[in-house]
Amino acid sequence: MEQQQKKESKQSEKPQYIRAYAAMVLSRTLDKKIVSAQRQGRVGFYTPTMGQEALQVGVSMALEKEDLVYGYYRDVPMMLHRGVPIETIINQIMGNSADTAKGRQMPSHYTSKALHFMSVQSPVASNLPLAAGAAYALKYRQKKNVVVTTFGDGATSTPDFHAGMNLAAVFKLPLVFVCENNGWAISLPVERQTPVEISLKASAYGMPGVKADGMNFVEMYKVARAAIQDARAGKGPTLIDALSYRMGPHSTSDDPTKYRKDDVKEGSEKDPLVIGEKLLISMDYADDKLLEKIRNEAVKTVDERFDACEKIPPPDPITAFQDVYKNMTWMLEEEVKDIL
Ligand SMILES: Cc1ncc(C[n+]2csc(CCOP(=O)(O)OP(=O)(O)O)c2C)c(N)n1
Ligand SMILES: [Mg+2]
Repeated sequence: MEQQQKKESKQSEKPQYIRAYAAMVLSRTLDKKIVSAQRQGRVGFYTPTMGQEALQVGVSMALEKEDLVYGYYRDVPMMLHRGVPIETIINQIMGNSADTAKGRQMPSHYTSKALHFMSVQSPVASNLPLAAGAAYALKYRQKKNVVVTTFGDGATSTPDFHAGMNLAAVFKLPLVFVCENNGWAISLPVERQTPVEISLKASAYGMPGVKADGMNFVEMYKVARAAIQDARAGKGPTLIDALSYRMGPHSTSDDPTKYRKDDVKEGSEKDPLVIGEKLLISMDYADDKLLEKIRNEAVKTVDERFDACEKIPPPDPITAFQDVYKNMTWMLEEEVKDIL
């Protein structure tokens, strides 16, 4: 009986784990494609996400479809795992006419209304108080959904971190704080940003703070699942300190060789994708052939979709004047006449 149950749980877990790995691979492949396209002058700017795939996918695995994410500029793996079409990301980076925001946002400032991924904002940690507000609304309306908000280690040194954490704790909100602790805030290492371990900051607000190995998607899934279950059950917020590493530059405008050695090399034992592959093989969920097939499919998908998105024309200039007022003001009308 027990063995039967174990077998059944393995059967349901296997596709979920394979899907998680596939999302990590797709994100990594896209990351490299965009960085190389930026170097060729085909893309203006991008914030790579290499090294943070496992932690994000682990969190996403624990979420329900209707849950809300107040993420930040590095959350491509989470978006892809949640089912956001890859074109949504590429069109946003390119700011073309198919972009949801019509090219008005800086690249890497994604949004997906359909999959409840709120629009990314530039000011570090400004998503945290908004996430608390959304969680307050869910609680007030007695909904069973939760909010997850993600941010970097540097974000924990800002006033908005305090505002979000305090609000969530006081009102016992259904909110999980996920610190994507990649060790760096641009060129500043975490130990120079903040003198305590990030998980300890939770105790100042009277909420649990847990550390998780963010390079291991299965561990991350389990830690996130527990925190999300607590939030859904009305037990209040948790802070997760997801230890990872920013394997690439801060952005395509940054040169990390000026201030650090790259400690986690792609394809090395520390790479979260390599760790994920070993986990899948040890659980007997995948073999080298399947992993190879997933990698090849990712390359094909990324190449095809990237090329197709690149052919999409830029937004019509008139769109720069739209969507602010229902009816354009006379001043805007005059400006349109002058410019277009
Ligand atoms: C309030 C604010 N201050 C400074 C910046 C400039 N800035 C953009 S990203 C960044 C570093 C953030 O580091 P961290 O929170 O660790 O996230 P990571 O980029 O490492 O994922 C800084 C200082 C900003 N966007 N907003
Ligand atoms: Mg950081």
